[in-house]
Amino acid sequence: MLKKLLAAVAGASLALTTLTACGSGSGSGSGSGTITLGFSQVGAESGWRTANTKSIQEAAKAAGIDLKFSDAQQKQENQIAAIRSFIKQRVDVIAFSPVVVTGWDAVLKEAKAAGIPVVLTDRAVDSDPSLYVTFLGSDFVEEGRKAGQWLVDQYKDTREPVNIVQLEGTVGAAPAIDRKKGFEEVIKANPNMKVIASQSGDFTRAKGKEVMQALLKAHKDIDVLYAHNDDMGLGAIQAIEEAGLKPGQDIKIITVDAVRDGMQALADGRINFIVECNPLLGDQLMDIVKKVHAGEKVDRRIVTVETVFDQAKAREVLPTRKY
Ligand code: GYE
Repeated sequence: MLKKLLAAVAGASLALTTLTACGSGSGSGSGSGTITLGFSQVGAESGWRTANTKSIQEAAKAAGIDLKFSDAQQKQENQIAAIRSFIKQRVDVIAFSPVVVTGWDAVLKEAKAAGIPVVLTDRAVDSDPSLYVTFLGSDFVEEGRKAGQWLVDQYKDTREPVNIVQLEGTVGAAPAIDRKKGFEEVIKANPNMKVIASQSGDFTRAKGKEVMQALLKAHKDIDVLYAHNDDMGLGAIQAIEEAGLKPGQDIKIITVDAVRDGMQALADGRINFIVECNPLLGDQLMDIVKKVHAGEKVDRRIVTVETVFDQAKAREVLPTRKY
């Protein structure tokens, strides 16, 4: 009864907003009481990103939020242009996944001056935290630590040298910086473990393959590959197989993400360990957007909950994996 009454009141006030919003100049470009969200995505570089984009688009639809989606193709200048265009359109909230950590101060100040709240999702920036409302995403240092810890446990009974090559993510991106940091922090206690080469594969399969081909030519004694995401690991697997070696056996492989193709390779024995990074941030993001729009307080940092997978666990969960 009460619910019905409240719904009727809400309906009436919505209709009123529709009538009065035109020309009010504040907030929503659609002018109907619907929240307008401008979202600048990094690109479409990986399986993780595809799942993340889908999650955001579906969640916006389900939440009745008008999403203006822009793909930056891994270029910071495209993201800055998209954010400026969102400011010009006077969207209600801006959210973005910053491709790199640095260089955001100016555009964030412009959003603040326009009175448009900004929510960071997935990746972090080094700007003053007062320039954005919150940051929703993983703890990438912790992910790197989990990768390093698995390796330390695997080789705990050996004193022999363990030669590691690392495929880093996009240069200057938070997950690349932090996954390297966490990993190296954990393995440095073992003097026999050495990162003999570390190069960026830009989070893509093609680059992962290309860089691994070069690394295999330069180093005949690689024991372990640590790739900052599944896609680079999958590209590297092709290079390893083409070089006549067995991925997962001749070279042990650790990756991050746990998207379907990565999990399949893990279940098949071609990857040894995957640290999960959850791309399904859409629903949480829409909740935050609604709260921020309503002037409610939100936590300044929201960390996603994640796990790790070995080969047996991958076989177990693969049939019900969503992405
Ligand atoms: O791990 C990688 C993607 O920022 C967490 O970006 C994200 C990373 C993810 O390209 O696959």
